Amino acid sequence: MKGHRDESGMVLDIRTLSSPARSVGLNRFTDESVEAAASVSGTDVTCENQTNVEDSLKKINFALQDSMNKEREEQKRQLDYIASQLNFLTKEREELKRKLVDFAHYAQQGWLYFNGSFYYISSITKTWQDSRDDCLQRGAVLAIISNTEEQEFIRLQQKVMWIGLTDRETEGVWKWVDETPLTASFWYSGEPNNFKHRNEDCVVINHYYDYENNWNDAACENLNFWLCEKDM
Ligand code: MAN
Ligand code: CA
Repeated sequence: MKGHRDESGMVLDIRTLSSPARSVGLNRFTDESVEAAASVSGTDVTCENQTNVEDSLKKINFALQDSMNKEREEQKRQLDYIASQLNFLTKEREELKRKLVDFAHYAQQGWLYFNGSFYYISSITKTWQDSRDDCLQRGAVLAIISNTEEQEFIRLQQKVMWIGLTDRETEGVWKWVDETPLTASFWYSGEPNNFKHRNEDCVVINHYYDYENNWNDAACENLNFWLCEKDM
């Protein structure tokens, strides 16, 4: 007898197993079963021997199946992992492509890039509200100044411009157009003063370019240049 037919009908011949498969199967069992399996090729095997051999082959076959199943599971895990990585990288590539297109678009239209945002400086003047609307139409907002670096960058543009800060809702409570409250502020000395009670509810970067602090509250109906900001 050269092989053993198991329940699945598969014929297993120990001599034809590849060496890793053989070691996987054999290593799990005792020397006894190895010897029994090794004697399979003999033609003069007794009945008792034959039963032993068949038992051993069953065990080996079972161990092989088990080992192959585990290997298959591991390969599936690895494949799933690779698939998820591929998915992640594909999304990231799309995201980067989109960013590149946006960057090219804004840069071409003369927007200035600083620290994660694009800025648009108008070449005509409007009221604060019209300026705000213009920014919205450009897919941006009137500039929101969040820190000293940004204030410095904007100040260096040397232009009197509306920014997205107002106390129109509640006098004296300054709010950015995105509803965030004012944290870092850069008022010029003496401002905000709601000068002569002229309803100065909107904020301009004023012409005191030499001063780090150069904001002024002014009447929202005044005509000024304006600054839009688009977060990238
Ligand atoms: C002008 C306006 C006011 C400002 C004063 C400062 O009147 O710009 O908003 O406060 O100057 O003297
Ligand atoms: Ca003022």
